[in-house]
Amino acid sequence: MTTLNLQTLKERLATLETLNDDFAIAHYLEFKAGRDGIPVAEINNDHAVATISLQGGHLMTFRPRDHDPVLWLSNFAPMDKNKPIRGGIPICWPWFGPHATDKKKPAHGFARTNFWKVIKTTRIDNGATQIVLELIHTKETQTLWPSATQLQLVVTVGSQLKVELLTHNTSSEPITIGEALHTYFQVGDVREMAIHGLDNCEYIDKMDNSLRKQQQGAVTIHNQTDRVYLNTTADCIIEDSRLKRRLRITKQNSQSTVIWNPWEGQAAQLGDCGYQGYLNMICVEVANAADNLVTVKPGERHHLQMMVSVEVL
Ligand code: TA6
Repeated sequence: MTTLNLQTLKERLATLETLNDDFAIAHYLEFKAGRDGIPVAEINNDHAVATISLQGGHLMTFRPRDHDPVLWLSNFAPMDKNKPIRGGIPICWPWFGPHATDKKKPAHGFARTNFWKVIKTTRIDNGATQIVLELIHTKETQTLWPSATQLQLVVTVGSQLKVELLTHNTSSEPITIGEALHTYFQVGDVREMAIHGLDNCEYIDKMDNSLRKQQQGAVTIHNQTDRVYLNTTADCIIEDSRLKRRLRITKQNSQSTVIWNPWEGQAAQLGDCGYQGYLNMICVEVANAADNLVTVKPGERHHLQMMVSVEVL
């Protein structure tokens, strides 16, 4: 853990007190100090438990009652706190992957490595808990992205998980974004699972010179896999025979689905997946990427949505 100076820690803890005064929901939602003292919202209701870091607006964990965790999270906390947490749901925005023209800009944009503020917290009638966060723009983010753009995240934690990413173009010019909810799903053994829903879809195979191919049947993983499926609005189902469950991923306003597993070699290069962590994760990412970038007109909003539910086999 990097040592924070006492003043920073005191500021962060003061923030914690303010956050809990303004946004805690007794018995259901509380803010605690996470990595480097960064506030984390802990949600614990009748349906599920979840944690969300204000660094990156990063949903780190989600576990419905009576089920195994739905999200995979590395137990390696990167030493550099500007590096995104490995696992959970990193937010890729306002571009996906390397920047189109300037490789010095951060991969997957800057939303996942900057701070978010709390806008609202709500206990919903059905017993779910909802939190709304907003990306805090800084000189650095405005240099990377000069267009006035508001980005909000709405997370609703119930027996299902709902994640919404709202881009509001508050500038006077159209903006074009790439984006992804880069979700790391927990699986019993990635070699014993299959992803249904992408049959016949065209995809870009980043492991084969970005050749465009067509999916035949279910997606299975037996080595490093990195694919952007295009022009698909379909639900995906992760059939996990080891954990004896299905994870159903439903989406709105998303035309791309990204499938990624680093396998042994890339996991070793990344260095933050833990020992054989790659065997227990599969990224199925609700996205708009490659051919499917989104243009938002001045004053308009784009509303990316993902719903995740667990079904016992
Ligand atoms: O979504 C797949 C991908 O774009 C892969 O190419 C790999 O880079 C992965 O994201 C992880 O990226 P990160 O920057 O989080 O290490």
